[in-house]
Amino acid sequence: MVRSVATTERTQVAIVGAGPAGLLLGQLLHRHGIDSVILEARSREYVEARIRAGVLEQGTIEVLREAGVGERMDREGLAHGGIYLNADGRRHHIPMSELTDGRQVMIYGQTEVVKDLVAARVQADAPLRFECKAVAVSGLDAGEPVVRYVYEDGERELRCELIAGCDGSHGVCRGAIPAELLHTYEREYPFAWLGILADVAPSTDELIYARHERGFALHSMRSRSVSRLYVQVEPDDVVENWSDDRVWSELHARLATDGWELTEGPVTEKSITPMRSFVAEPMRYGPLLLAGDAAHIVPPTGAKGLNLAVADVTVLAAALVAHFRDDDDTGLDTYSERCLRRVWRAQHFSWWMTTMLHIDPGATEYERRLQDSQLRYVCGSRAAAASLAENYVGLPLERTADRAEVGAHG
Ligand code: RFL
Ligand code: PHB
Repeated sequence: MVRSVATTERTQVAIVGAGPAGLLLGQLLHRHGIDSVILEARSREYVEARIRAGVLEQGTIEVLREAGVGERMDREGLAHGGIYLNADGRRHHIPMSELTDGRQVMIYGQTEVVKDLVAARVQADAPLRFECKAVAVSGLDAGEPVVRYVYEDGERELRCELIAGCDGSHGVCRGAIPAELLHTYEREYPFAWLGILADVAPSTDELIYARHERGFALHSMRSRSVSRLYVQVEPDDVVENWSDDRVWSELHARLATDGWELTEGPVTEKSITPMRSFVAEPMRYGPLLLAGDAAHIVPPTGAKGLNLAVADVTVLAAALVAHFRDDDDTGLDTYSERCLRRVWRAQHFSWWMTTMLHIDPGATEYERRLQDSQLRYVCGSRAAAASLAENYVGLPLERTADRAEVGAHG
């Protein structure tokens, strides 16, 4: 039973959601002496174990280091300077570092990023409440923002100056923007990814993205002893249809190339992820600012979701610092527009990688030939490979000491 008596508390910034966006924002604000309370619907164990992204862009790596949470990432993460593209049995290397003046990505699981950020928050003794589900956001027009949430058996309220909606694609914050002002853009894909985590050393030094007539496959990894692999499946497929043997057999077929062997190992996790592109505009309504998956979703083929969340929060943290420290709202006023430039670049790249590498059962023969031509071009042209590489390692985040902006390219 939810009691109707509300317990009230105040803070400068209410952060809804303790995914990478909310936790990193809390950390950046704490380092600038700005108070925040983070509310998270799930338990700490759940949030720390949720298997998702694995590739950190160069800019994300730098932001995590600057935020004081990069130490374990630098020790345990795997720096990669390239990827492989498998096109119908032939393997091509894209030397990303060489094509981007030495930029790299880091293989370091989102679970680990989240654990490091939670540990930093606990260490700082700053408020982070698990199992606190926000149920409503109000007072946005009245200049008295309030987040109502349920904790244990009671409803409470958090009053604040600004609200950061970092509550992912199914949160409550986006819904607080009046429908007539919110524009959404979306695309669903006619396939999904089945992902496995396996206790076996990766069979490759760098990630392999494979297009095969049986469907897309990806060989990624989490460490020197844990592999992460994906296969394209039907959008409404269920894991019960996929025994470990069936998954390995598809991976062998789709990743195959002469003289290379895929090593199998015990499967420790198996799940299916739908593929969706989504953008909500604007990302700000008065004192409410959306960041990360709350505002946009990309299909995982470009490895951009977590990185976009980090980019939003970097811009947001700088805007909030200018607001609280210098009484300067230029950053907040331009927040949505600046983030959306980068968001749309990542949307295009993710859509492009996805359509180039997957088998669309409904594609016409004309579309298949265009797809073949595009993949051959990327594998054969240095200019085309450089464009892929520049987007994959991530366009630069432009930052001065404590003010952040998205790159002009975005
Ligand atoms: P999150 O991580 O979804 O966190 C939102 C948090 O808000 C909480 N929440 C609430 N809390 C309080 N009250 C409420 N009412 C709430 N409603 C929700 C949720 O419990 C949750 O803890 O969003 P955030 O922080 O914006 O982070 C985004 C990333 O998680 C996401 O974009 C990436 O995981 C996407 N992604 C990838 N991104 C990359 O950059 N590189 C990759 O290699 C990559 N691979 C992937 C991915 C996503 C995948 N899946 C499963 C969707 C691979 C996969 C398979
Ligand atoms: C992952 O390791 O989970 C991963 C890697 C690359 C992607 C998507 C997911 O593009």
